[in-house]
Amino acid sequence: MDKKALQEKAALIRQHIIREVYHGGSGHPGGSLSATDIMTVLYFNEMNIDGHNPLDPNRDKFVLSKGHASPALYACLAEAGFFPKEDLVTFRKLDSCLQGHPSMLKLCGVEMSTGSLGQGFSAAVGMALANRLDGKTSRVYAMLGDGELQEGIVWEASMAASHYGLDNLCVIVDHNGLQIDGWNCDVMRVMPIADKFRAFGWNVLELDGHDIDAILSCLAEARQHKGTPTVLVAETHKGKGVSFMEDQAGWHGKAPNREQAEQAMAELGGVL
Ligand SMILES: Cc1ncc(C[n+]2csc(CCOP(=O)(O)OP(=O)(O)O)c2C)c(N)n1
Ligand SMILES: [Mg+2]
Repeated sequence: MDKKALQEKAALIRQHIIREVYHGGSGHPGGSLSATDIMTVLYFNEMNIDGHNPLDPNRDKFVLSKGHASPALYACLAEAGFFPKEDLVTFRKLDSCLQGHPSMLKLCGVEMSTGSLGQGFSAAVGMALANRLDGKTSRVYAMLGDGELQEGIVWEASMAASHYGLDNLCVIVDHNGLQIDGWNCDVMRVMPIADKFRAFGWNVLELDGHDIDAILSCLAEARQHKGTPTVLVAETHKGKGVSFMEDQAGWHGKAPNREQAEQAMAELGGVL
């Protein structure tokens, strides 16, 4: 897909996110909207995946380690043909495949059940190692929140990925500056993120996580890089695309009411 098509797809994904969370009556819009541009480029340009052949042994894999951003993941999977888009409104309903946090046992296309912060990243390291042992050239991608970096397991996984020189692994940190209760710098400082990963032996690329060109070129650079894993530290805005949600901790895990959802959809160029 070219840049314009990716921007249009990202707008569609954002509309789905608002619909899901509105109809679900709960969920996490803020961190879904900050991750949207990166996940759109991953799903519709970068990764070798096929919604009609979801178990292809040679597919690339994406692990949403910040599993609470499930509305973004479900929107991408639906748009990529893994399941019907009409099902998106069942988000967070009893017996739906679209649980609040992604379950690989309920939905084909979810590569790892996540929600307990930090664990998805470790699973992705294992997948990348397994690909290498199996002689596969497919790649593994994982997305982490910046608050998630406060989990100790993240740094154990970072150490292991570097030790094994997993250049088939690309991690993206959604650096929106906010976590559940406020700014990272007030809750538990995670900066300087890039220096920390560099100290762990990673190839580090810093970018604007809403700039499609920058995302495309950093992912291409990560693919070319050999010998160490790559992390993209992406500067983003929580709630990106919906004026009253942008940079607001209060929209971390709250559903909009009807009026708010209608305003959000209007700003995103859609209808509820
Ligand atoms: C181990 C664990 N502790 C706490 C939580 C509750 N929780 C869910 S989201 C969140 C904040 C995460 O912040 P961040 O990683 O920055 O996510 P984003 O800003 O991208 O939404 C917390 C504490 C959890 N899911 N897992
Ligand atoms: Mg955050």
